[in-house]
Amino acid sequence: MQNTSWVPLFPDQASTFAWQVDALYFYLIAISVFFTVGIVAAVFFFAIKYRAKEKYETPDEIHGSMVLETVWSIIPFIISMTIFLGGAIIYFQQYTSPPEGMEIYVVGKQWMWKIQHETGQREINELHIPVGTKIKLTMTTEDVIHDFFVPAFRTKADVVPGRYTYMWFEATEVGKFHLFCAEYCGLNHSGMGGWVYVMSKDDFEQWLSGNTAGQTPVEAGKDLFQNKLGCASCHAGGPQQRGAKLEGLFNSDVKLVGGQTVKADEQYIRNSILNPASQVVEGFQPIMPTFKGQVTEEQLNALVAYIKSLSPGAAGSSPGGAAPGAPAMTNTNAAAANKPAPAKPAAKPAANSNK
Ligand code: HEC
Ligand SMILES: [Cu+2]
Repeated sequence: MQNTSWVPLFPDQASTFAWQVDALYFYLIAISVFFTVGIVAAVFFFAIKYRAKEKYETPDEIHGSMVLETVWSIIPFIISMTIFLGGAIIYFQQYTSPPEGMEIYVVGKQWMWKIQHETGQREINELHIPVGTKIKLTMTTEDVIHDFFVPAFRTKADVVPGRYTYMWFEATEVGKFHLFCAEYCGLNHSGMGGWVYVMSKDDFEQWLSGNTAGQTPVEAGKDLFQNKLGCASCHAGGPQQRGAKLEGLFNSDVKLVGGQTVKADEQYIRNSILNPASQVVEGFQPIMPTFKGQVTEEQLNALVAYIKSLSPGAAGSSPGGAAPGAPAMTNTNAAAANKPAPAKPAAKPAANSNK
């Protein structure tokens, strides 16, 4: 939707937190205006009131005032705390992804945005989303740092090579909104933009079905895992497998050789594929070869999506992401059944028995 105000000072407010960001911004402006006017007025007032009325006049001595000092310390303290709190609340809301968001993968590349939906549809420099739905972007880049910026949603996040960054938003308005790269990334940086199309839920469903989906990320990941990259030769499941158990891995705590415990998030899975020797799971030999240079960012996304789909219960593993026709690994894990259950009786089935 194009901005309809006469002087388009601000982009549309089209996400749930757009008004909050604007409110904080106007609050800051109001405070600045208030103090600017107040200070300038005081300068003039005192300049006139206390001007030297005769030459070589000596002013009265001043011995300070507790009341004045206390007041002008406490009021600014309260004001700055309201700014801090407002900023912190909005920040935490924006950068804590809701677990139930619709997941979309974004790969930045000089100079385009490559986007894939969890149902398989791909787009470039365009992002179609349904209105009133929480959208979670998992982002990375093939080359330099980019920055995903949708002004109408009042949110942006750096997209950094070698790791995942996240962003979420919920659009409140049907329309077409600008998408930018907000980090100078080379010659055609200014052209690295596009549009976010916010559609009604029905229109979005129609859009999805009207676009050939190809493989979903989960299916593509499964294909890579079982056929193209041969991961399954070590991670086939069952007690005989040489690799660590991947079912239930996502969002679990992994014990590493050396005693460290880490959380198996997307970043951990990604690192396990690219630098397996850097984080070896306790009880295993570092025999897994690195796949660095053999997989593209999009293939990595697919592998991560597939491995996440093996943990259907874990928060953030987006059950909707395991699209129909992408069953989790077929082999029931015998190792899990053989091993005595861990001490905690209420251990979720997701707990990794190899640890
Ligand atoms: C030669 C056998 C072998 C191959 C091939 C192999 N892995 Fe592994 N993998 C292992 C072993 C052994 C471990 C445990 C030791 C470690 O962390 O390096 C492991 C660990 C992992 C982990 C961490 C598991 C955990 O419980 O924390 C992930 C994720 C993983 N592999 C994914 C993959 C993917 C994806 C592929 C294919 C691209 C693959 N592996 C190919 C042997 C293999
Ligand atoms: Cu860029």
